[in-house]
Amino acid sequence: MTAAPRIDVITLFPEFIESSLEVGVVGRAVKRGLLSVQSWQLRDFAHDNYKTIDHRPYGGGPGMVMLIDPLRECLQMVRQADPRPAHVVYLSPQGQPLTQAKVRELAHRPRLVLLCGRYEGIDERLLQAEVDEEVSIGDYVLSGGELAAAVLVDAVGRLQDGALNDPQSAVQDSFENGVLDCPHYTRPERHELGDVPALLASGDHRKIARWRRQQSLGRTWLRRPDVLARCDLSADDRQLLAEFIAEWRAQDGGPGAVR
Ligand code: 4GX
Repeated sequence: MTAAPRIDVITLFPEFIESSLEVGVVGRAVKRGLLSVQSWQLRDFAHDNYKTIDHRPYGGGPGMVMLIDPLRECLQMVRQADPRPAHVVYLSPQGQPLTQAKVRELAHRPRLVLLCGRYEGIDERLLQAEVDEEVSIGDYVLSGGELAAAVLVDAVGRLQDGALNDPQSAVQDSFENGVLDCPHYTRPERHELGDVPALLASGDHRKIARWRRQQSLGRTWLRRPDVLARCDLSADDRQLLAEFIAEWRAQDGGPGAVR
């Protein structure tokens, strides 16, 4: 038996990471031992009685910068806690965007270490010496890296073997196919707010699969043209999408339609 993948999180708010693991699919994966998550209080590695972990930036300006040495000593302890080589990730808006492809790549790593910055960030020299990759969860600014780390732990954690009740659900997710997910319906079939598309209740699984694929392609075309542009569509897919677009133009998108 090989050891479960391990994620260490270095943070000023370990409770934040721990509380996010008390619930849901990933919390259950941790409880089942499919994944191990350990958080570390950076302040425990401060050198003075005031527990200082930051200081004013050289060159002046607002805010504080996190010191090299507490982080470095913490990382040394973290590395020593497990013999497997660690892939160190710093969460920041300057990083490469976190996509499902990146999540899959990180999910294969036996050991991840996540650095959570507060204030204006971390001394660049520590980043250059110790960080393997900088990752951003999106083009907006958080007050610290903890929420971004929790996002990464969640996205990576749910992909671990046995984390999802039905492994098929990971395959059907948005982005796993390179396109957005299709709409979903459940009981009742008829409702004041509308009826379930008849085809879905027909039992014709080939037709249902084609309809879902068409909806996925159509929604990606409508909502995320940037995602669609990066898709390598089969001839079949292009046919389904052309049909969707023709129907959409006929129904909602007539010339001068206001939406
Ligand atoms: N995706 N933040 C990092 C500290 C910081 C400040 C300045 C570098 C420079 C974020 C994101 C994010 C807020 C985490 C600022 N680091 N992290 N923190 N977006 O906004 O990952």
